[in-house]
This record gives sequence, structure tokens and C-alpha cells, in this order.
Amino acid sequence: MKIVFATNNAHKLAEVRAVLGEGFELVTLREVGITEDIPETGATLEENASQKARYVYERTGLDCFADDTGLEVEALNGAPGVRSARYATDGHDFAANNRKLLDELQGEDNRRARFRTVISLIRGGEEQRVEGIVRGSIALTEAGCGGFGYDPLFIPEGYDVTFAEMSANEKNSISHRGRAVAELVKVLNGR
Ligand code: ITT
Repeated sequence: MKIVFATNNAHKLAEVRAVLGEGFELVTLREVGITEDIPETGATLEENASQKARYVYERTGLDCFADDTGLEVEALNGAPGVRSARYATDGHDFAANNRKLLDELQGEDNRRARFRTVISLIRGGEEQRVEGIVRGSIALTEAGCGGFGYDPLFIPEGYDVTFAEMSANEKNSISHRGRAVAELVKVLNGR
């Protein structure tokens, strides 16, 4: 089954490709001729995921899906949330975002957080949404060099290492995105 994944994030592409496995051929934005940044102006992860998937569907007419992900920190009332990519700067500066998160949580005992991924799927023009969540906490310092984004700071519940200290397979097996993609596969397989 051929399907376009509406992302410009190479890390996401690799993760989703590994979880989807055989039977699905992921087509990239570049392969369908979309090289510009897709606008993400929604106030929620749901709105942004829809916006990205619809943008691709309107231009290509192809079945497609988009993921929007946010890190929701309890002591920060859910921030950075939908603004996770642009938390510290206008760009996707992972190091600056992580520094800002540690600064904001300095002296804070409640370090509970969760990652939430919303996937919007458009198939045959019909939109469906799935979600994946992983709970955990924000570490006191960065650890590990795997993954991307906030991974060096996120310790999933039941573990004592960050996502960045795990193998790609281990992260995928418990992560927000891994769980959302498992739901996506159920929908695509009609289960
Ligand atoms: P696309 O919109 O092109 O898919 P993006 O990087 O802008 O890529 P999002 O808006 O969904 O993607 O992601 C927001 C940010 O959240 C992202 O830039 C990372 O900083 C962070 N993030 C997303 N998924 C993550 C993950 O699995 N681990 C750590 N941080 C993640």
C-alpha cells in the first residue's frame, strides 16, 4: 500500500518507516514534489495534523497522513505542547529547546510529562485521526545521543534512562509515535 507521510522531519520518517514495516510503501514529500514548509498554524496538535495532511491531499489527491507531536509538561500547564518545535526560537533548535525546558523546571519537584502524537490520515478523501501517548518525566540533565528533539530529557515511566539512551527499536516499542502508528496500522488494515 502506497501512502504519503507529510513530514519534513527525517527522524520521524525513519521511526515511522521502521514501525510500519512491510506492506506499506512510505512516499516522502520530496517524492511528490512538495519542497516548501507546510503551514502549521493550528492551536492544537489535532488541528496541525489535519492541516498538514489536508495540504498534501489537496495538492496530490493521494492517500496521506501527517503526525503532530507535543511534549506536555504538567508543571508548565501542558507547555510546550503544540509549540514544542518553536519553544525557544522560531526554528527547530533542539539544543535551545532543551536548555529552556531545564531552565523553566529549575527547582521544580513535579517533573511529570507526556509526549502525545496525533496522526491525521486521509484515505479516499476521508479523514480519520489516531493518537499515541507515553507518560514519563523530565530528567535533571540531558543524557544520551539517540533519537531527536526532547529525547535526551525524557525518561519514560518504568525506566531509568532517557529515550536518547535507548535503541531506536526500544524507543519505537513504547513511544507516543510507535503507539500512534500501531493504531494507524489497525485503521489501514481495517481492524
Ligand atoms: P513535521 O511538522 O515536518 O512533521 P516537526 O519537527 O515540525 O516536523 P512536530 O511539529 O510534530 O514536527 O514536532 C514538534 C517538536 O516536538 C519537534 O521539533 C521536536 O522538538 C519534538 N518532538 C516530536 N517528536 C519527538 C520525539 O519522538 N522525541 C523527542 N522530541 C520530539
